[in-house]
Amino acid sequence: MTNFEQLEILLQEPKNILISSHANPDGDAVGSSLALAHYLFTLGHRVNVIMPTEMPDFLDFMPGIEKIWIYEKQTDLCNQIVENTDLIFALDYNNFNRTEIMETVLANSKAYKVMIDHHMAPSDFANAMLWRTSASSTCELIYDFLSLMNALDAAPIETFETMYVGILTDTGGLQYATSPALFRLVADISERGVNINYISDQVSNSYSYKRFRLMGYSISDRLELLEDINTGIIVLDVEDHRHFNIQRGDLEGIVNLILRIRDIRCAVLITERKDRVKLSFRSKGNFSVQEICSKYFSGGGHLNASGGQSRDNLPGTVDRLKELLYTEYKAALIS
Ligand SMILES: [Mn+2]
Repeated sequence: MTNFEQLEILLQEPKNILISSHANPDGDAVGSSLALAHYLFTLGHRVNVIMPTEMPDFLDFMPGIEKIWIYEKQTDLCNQIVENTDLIFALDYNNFNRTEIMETVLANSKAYKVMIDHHMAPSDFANAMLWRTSASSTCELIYDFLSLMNALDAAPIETFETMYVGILTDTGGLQYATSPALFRLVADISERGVNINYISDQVSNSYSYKRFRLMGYSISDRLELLEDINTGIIVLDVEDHRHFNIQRGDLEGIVNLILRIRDIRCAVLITERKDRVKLSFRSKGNFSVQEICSKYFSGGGHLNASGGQSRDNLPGTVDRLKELLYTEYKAALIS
């Protein structure tokens, strides 16, 4: 970690600390934020956690989630917190533009900034930085941070419980992005008393009936398989959003379903929003969807999981993507 000693000294006296994460927070964003908050609180710091937008409701079981502020709903109060903060932790993102409506207020803050993240291509706003793309999740990096702080024995159980949520959601339930170190971590937090089965159950078996039906519809009515290039695309338009009353979190996991088909290398979910079209990519092996997103869809993320957006309309975006895949990426997709 860069500038760890400096940060360690700062944390020796009680501070006003703000923990922030990206817009449309997922299990890793919320998990890493709560894991760190539970630990810093025990050191005597004043800790506030702010998410730019609302969190998916399957995370409601997490200890401490009721204390998280939502910037879009409590803007004035959140602005005051940012103004009075000594330290800002940026978790699970590496560019303030990922916080969307919080971008300006965070970028303008004079507070000491700490980035803990595992996404590719970080920007350089941080005073201290723990960044590793080989980490499964930011939650795994929180464990590394505790280890650097010599705090694994001092951290409360809630730190490890919330940490495990992000590990599960960012690895598809320990299916991908894993490593021997990650399995040692899981064994360790299990020994420390984390109820692994309970958390897995809360995270995996939490669909609303509506979301379950949306999954079925996406597969049966909205999936186009381009078998000659090992690609599957699901397209949802504004009418689908209206009909299923799609809310934050309802689309989580839909793109991953496509990878369940044998031989599929690239999976894409394209959704039409009010002002733009969003694309969510997953891939297998060394096929980089991060490259496609950063080059053509003003986004990025990880080698095998990335997101982006398009200002074209929905059919225009779908056509452009297909053309790209057939012209630029066919060889890589069938190799
Ligand atoms: Mn993550």
